[in-house]
Amino acid sequence: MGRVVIVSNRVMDTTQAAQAGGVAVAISEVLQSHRGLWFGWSGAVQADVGEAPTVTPMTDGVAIATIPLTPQEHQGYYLGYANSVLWPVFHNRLDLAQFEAGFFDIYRSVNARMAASLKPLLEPDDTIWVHDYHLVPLALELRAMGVRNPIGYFLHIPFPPAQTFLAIPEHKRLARMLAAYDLVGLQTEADVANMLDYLKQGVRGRILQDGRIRAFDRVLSIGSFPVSIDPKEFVSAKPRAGLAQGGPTVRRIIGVDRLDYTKGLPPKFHAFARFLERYPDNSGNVVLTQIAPPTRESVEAYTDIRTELETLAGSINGRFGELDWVPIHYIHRSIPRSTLADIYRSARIGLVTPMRDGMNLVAKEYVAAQDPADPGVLILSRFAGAAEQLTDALIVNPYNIDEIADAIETALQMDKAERLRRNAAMLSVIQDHDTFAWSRSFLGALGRVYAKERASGGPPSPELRQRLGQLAGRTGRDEPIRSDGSRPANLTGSLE
Ligand code: ADQ
Repeated sequence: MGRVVIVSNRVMDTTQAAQAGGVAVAISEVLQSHRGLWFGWSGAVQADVGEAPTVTPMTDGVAIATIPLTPQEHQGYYLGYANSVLWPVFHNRLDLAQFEAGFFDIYRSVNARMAASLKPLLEPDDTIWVHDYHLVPLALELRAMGVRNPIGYFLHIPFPPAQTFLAIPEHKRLARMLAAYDLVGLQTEADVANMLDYLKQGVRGRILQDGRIRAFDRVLSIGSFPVSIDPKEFVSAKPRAGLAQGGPTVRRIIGVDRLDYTKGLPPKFHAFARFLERYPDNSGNVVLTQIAPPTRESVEAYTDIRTELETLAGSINGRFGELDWVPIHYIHRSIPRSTLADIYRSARIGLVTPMRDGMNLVAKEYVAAQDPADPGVLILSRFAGAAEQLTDALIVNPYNIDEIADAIETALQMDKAERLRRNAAMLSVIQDHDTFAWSRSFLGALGRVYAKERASGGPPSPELRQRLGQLAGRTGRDEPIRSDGSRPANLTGSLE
């Protein structure tokens, strides 16, 4: 029986996945049930990197294979092209992109080195699943080395509008790299529409009658596969005693976001201040607890956010605070996941207002952690991918401070019947489309599109056909792939 090979920038110990949640849990389950291999960067940065990867067999039957990066590679590939070009551009922040720095060649060469290290570990009937913006070139490099296995790609961040993607000097080369995959998975239908739009405008891609796209010399499929959580992980959340300013009359608003410029933290603080200004009766009774762990502090664009946010929290607390009440309770570090679940449960409002976000798992975690008999209210940015599924949240424009301030008041005033209805509707979406459904639907779709490609270019080996049948069968659906050319092609299967 063939394996699933996961390739991502970083790998993790699959036996510890529960502590990381969401995507890590799904990937670990896939690897454990398919005798899998997880390949990526070890996290080490060293001058001498050698050729072969370090392969570590884990106790659950999974093998982890890693390579280190040189300081130059870390600078150009990770801090450079991935996090100072692709991350800002894909989140619509062209103003922050460092195009001129010449990072692209090293980005490509690190992917080539990763492909060369991975190739000797591959077996003929492996299915390869590559993750995220660090690794766009990987399939093209593997194809150039003769790898003919099915290769799927999932982008965890948004795909930007065509006009934004066209601004990347290397956009055509990136598109050619994407076309080397059999299936490209995106978070939302809006992302799929953006990518189709770009392929048509930027590289004269053509949508075929069956919904696949012909671009360059290849045919690829694109679909939306929204990432999710395991809601069972949050069922036992308990309201937490001992939270700062936790008196019986205090209602808590919770925010949990990496300290990233895409997460809309300064506008969130401004909106909370506007709420206190407009609705002064809440003075002393409402607290915003914002947990914002540090992230990518070596990337230039991140250096000022921490100071900006701390200054803002200080000035809002100074302006509105009382001797016995501090409005913003700000924590700049990581919190154990079980504690996080309890804090979600203790909060009357989950305030999730990124300026742009691929999905945003915090929104789903907040909903899943609520007391089903007396749930809180989710306020969600329309620019988080999660807004496509969680339509029963209070949806806000994160650029509109007044709208967020009013939504906080609406959420506080919302009667129990409406809170129950909204939470139940969102929970049911999350339960139906959990993290395991995400991985199953992606691998099922990859199996189907690969089998279709092989049918036109020669049949797969009997072992591979059997393997693909198993993967496809696990979705429980076998819908045809179609697109009328005006709507996004969507291969989500059970996630539609
Ligand atoms: P992120 O940008 O990291 O992920 P998100 O989806 O919200 O955003 O996931 C963050 C995860 O980290 C959540 O599971 C959350 O509980 C956890 N977390 C955050 N702060 C924490 C803290 N202080 N302590 C402990 N845990 C904390 C990227 C994309 C998203 C996409 C995911 C998955 O940017 O859009 O949803 O990948 O595809």
